[in-house]
Amino acid sequence: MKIRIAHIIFISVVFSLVSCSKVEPPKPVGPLPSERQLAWHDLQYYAFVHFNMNTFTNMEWGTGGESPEQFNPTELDTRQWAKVAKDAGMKGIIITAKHHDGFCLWPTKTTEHSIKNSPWKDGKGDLIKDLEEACKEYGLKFGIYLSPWDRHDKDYGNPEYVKKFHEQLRELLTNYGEVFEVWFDGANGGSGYYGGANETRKIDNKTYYEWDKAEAIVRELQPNAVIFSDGGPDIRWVGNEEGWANETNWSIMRRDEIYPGWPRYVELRSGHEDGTHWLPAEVNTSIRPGWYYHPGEDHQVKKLPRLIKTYYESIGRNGNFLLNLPVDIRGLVHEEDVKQLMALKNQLDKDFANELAQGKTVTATDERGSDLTYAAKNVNDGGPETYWATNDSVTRAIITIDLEKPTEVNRILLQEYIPLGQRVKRYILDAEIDGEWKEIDGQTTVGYKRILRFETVVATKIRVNFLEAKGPLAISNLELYRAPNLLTEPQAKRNREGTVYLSVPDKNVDIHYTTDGSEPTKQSKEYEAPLFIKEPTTIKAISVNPDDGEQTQPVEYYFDVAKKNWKVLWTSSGNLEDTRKMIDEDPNTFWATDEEVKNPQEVLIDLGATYELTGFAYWPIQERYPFGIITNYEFSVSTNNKNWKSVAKGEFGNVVNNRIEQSVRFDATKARYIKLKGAKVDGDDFRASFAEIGVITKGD
Ligand code: FUL
Repeated sequence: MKIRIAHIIFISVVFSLVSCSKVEPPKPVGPLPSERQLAWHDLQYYAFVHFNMNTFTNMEWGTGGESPEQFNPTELDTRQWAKVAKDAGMKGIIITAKHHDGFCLWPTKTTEHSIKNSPWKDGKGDLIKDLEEACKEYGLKFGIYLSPWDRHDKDYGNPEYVKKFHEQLRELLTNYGEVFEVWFDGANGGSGYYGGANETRKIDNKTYYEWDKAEAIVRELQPNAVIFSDGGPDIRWVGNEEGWANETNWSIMRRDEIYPGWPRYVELRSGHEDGTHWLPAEVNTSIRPGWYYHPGEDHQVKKLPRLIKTYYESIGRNGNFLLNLPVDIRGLVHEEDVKQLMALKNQLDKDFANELAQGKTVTATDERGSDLTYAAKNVNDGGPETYWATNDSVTRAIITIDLEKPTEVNRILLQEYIPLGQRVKRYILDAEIDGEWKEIDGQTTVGYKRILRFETVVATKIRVNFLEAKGPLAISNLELYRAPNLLTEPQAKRNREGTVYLSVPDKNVDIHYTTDGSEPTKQSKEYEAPLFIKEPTTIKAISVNPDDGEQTQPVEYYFDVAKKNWKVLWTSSGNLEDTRKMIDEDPNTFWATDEEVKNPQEVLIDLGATYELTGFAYWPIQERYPFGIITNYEFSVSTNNKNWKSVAKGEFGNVVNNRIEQSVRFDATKARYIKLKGAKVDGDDFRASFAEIGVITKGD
């Protein structure tokens, strides 16, 4: 009996020793994120709002010589901005409190160049306060953009200005509640108004602003706020404004090498594998070509295919996504921007609707100390705090999800446990299809979040084969999805020869179309190869998702006679070589006459055959900084290039603000030669630009 009791005591002592011997977590690897950086990572998606003096002067970079009188929104409603951001699934808003032109959206004590001298609310308004309150109401974080460069201030370039800049920072961080991010722009120095001096001033980016003091102010007043600039100290720029990070994206960098305006900015796209500081990337881009609102860009709001691509190339590549909404002259987020934002939200909701790994058995080739704390099953338990880790010496391991039955998959989402650093350097994704393993993708970094998109596979198992890491693995999350096909309306494009291409971004989506004017249905002809269209034709088309039969609204494209035999015979000035660009069926290319010409400019085109014309079309230039847009036209025709008849004269109403195709009808007339004259153009001289010229040959 004694022996038995002793035995039991022995066993229970051993047992309790074993269960107490908690296995240590893996040692941290490299630089680690701070608490404020960790909180920032979780935000993922938030809005930039560029709204300031430039909105009213139709500029991107105001000179600083503007008058506060010019700032005059008619329907300003920051609650609308907040509602839009919230509905779109964003977590906060960062506002351009002061841009390079120096106009302040709050009644600052540091300058008279602010809203207190504007007509808005009779100078009694405080836009920053309004927005802070709207953000609070909608449960959004609130952030501040404060341009260091100030083209208005007379003291810019001297220490006096830096004092003001620091004071502005103090005001913004004292009077407007909790601020989550402070955004310092890298654009610095150059020409400006500077109190009327109108000159160029250069400063030393590294020293002029006394960044150590600016940082101390932020830390003192808003200890939880992250500071953004080209090189941090907390958050880095991603090295482009188009909205993407590199596939390899380290959240660490050799930070001390970087400063605002750093010329090696391309390195910001991938980070440094041997980084010395945690410095994750924020991907900032605008929903329109410009950061500020320009009525002429209403038709250039980025659409769903572009926005979803940006999402996967920012958040899906270990970055946060800062999407700019250029609030318009009324003071509202424009309807078209709202529409596209919501389209993105809907698509994301669909893409991530149904997580397939949840509840499934997970196994790994190695588990740290065989301790449940680090078990493979932690990757699909829904908790970011738990993670799967390998033993100290193990930097290569495979984790497998058993889907139990053949399952369609086309997305994997991976997350590292970043409180212990970023480790993964290389991995392969495999799927078990019909009993055989097949490689689907091979990638490098993971970081806070990595989402891979791949062609839908029907897999019974999915595994990630980690091949290289900086230390033992620490993976907190693995999710699988079957995103539906991206259903968007078909686009049509024709070349000079008359070949028409219909397309959709997702090749799994079908296109059905008609050319006889009837409404397209799923029974209409399916688009399989380019069409050849020489004669005036209307194509009506729909996209159909073959998986569920869902279809888009029909879209309509009209093509008149093909331009194959067209030739520009003469232009009043300019280089004849490039004239093809105005008859190449691509409105994104253009041709322009010489600059500073004194007379109305015109071009003469031979259509190669005689047609009965009933109208013509003009596409204005689509460049970011347009010039030479014809506002008043004269259109003439001839059958022999000798006797000319003017058939239409008039104005393209609102063409500068809305740079879409302009078409003009006239009484049917026979012609082989046409002339388009820019009787008036938008500009100081008669320089005219032409993105595309077309004719209309059919009735109505
Ligand atoms: C740039 C600025 O110069 C642009 O105007 C804009 O504010 C963008 C977000 O950053 O550097």
